[in-house]
Amino acid sequence: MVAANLDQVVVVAALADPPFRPGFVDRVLSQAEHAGIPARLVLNKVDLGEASEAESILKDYAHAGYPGHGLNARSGDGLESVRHACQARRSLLIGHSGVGKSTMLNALIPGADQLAGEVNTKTGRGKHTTTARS
Ligand SMILES: Nc1nc2c(ncn2[C@@H]2O[C@H](COP(=O)(O)OP(=O)(O)OP(=O)(O)O)[C@@H](O)[C@H]2O)c(=O)[nH]1
Ligand SMILES: [Mg+2]
Repeated sequence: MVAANLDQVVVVAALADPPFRPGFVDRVLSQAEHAGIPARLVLNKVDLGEASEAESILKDYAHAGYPGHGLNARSGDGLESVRHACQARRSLLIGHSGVGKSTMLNALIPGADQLAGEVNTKTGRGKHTTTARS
């Protein structure tokens, strides 16, 4: 992970579709820690699970020192908190395909014009819709 000019790492995960995988999130957080970059968790697609589930996950990470945000990137619910956390901070967004990174980015920055695609219905995974970076 390249620390140069980076203010924070924003790990984006989904509560469901694709299912939440702590292993991936934890690996990214430990890499950010190792690189000396602050990190936070965005738990997207909170509409696809129980509120208590999302709260329990976010609470665990908060206890470990990582601020978290529950988000529904489609409806915009929770977006203001993410916007505030990313305001004037150069942020690296990282997360599995299909978790909603492009949807979130489009909601934060209208016209960012990232490609947002469907989650593959056969595998339940994303399709690696976005292959560009900026
Ligand atoms: N139900 C629900 N669906 C969402 C939410 N956010 C995004 N989606 C949907 O999830 C699918 C994948 O979203 P993308 O934004 O393309 O995901 P991505 O992380 O950019 O995926 P890649 O570009 O493949 O890495 C799309 O069909 C979105 O509409 C959400 O909060 N709730
Ligand atoms: Mg994308």
